[in-house]
Amino acid sequence: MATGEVKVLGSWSSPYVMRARIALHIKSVNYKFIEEKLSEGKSELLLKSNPVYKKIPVLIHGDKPVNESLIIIQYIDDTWPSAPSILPSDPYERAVARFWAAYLDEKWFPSVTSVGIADEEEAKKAGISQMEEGLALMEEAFGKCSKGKGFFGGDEIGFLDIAFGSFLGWLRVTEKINGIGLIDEAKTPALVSWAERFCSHAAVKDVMPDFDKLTEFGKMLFPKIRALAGTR
Ligand SMILES: N[C@@H](CCC(=O)N[C@@H](CS)C(=O)NCC(=O)O)C(=O)O
Repeated sequence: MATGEVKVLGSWSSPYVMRARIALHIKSVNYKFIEEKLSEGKSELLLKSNPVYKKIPVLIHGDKPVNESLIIIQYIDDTWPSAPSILPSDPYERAVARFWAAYLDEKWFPSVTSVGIADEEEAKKAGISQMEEGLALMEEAFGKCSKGKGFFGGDEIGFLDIAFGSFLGWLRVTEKINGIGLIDEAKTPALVSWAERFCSHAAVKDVMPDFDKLTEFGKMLFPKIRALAGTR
């Protein structure tokens, strides 16, 4: 039974946290958002709720913590099964959506981070070209998954829309900081209109971070990560 208060431990700038919030919005679940100030240290509640990774987001349902954003989306879909569904109902389509979501997390987003923290032109160029290759794959995947409709999930936002769309803010920041265009009409026309639809969707627009604020945050964060990487 879906009883008990719902809380999300997160931070405004985290793409992974957005995923949990979008899924809750889609299901019209009320929840309390607890902002974790990671730069000031992790709260006791976070350390207790995610002792393995100590990362956000954490969804707390009643007294039960759920960790890892993609698992959280699936938990929300299972726990509040009324329409709209987030995962596709067809087993093959579910497998495909999970495949691309794992690809985005394990391969594609690390290339975005690598561009942000690169201190040499060569490394930056390599990261940008990996990002472009990934976007070409996602353009093709969009054609197959959407079947001519507006989202990867069809008529409505689904699992892969949430997994990919949550990275759009950081993608735009990377474009801006580096003076490049990656999702554009010439290279990825379907993703251009998908991104517009995704960002203006009622379940998304209030949690999509302000672009200028995120850009300033990125300019402050990337050098810090670069410095940390250099000390390892
Ligand atoms: N695989 C995790 C990634 C979560 C993640 O990297 N969260 C970051 C914030 S964007 C975090 O908590 N960082 C703190 C740390 O690494 O100690 C998920 O999908 O939930």
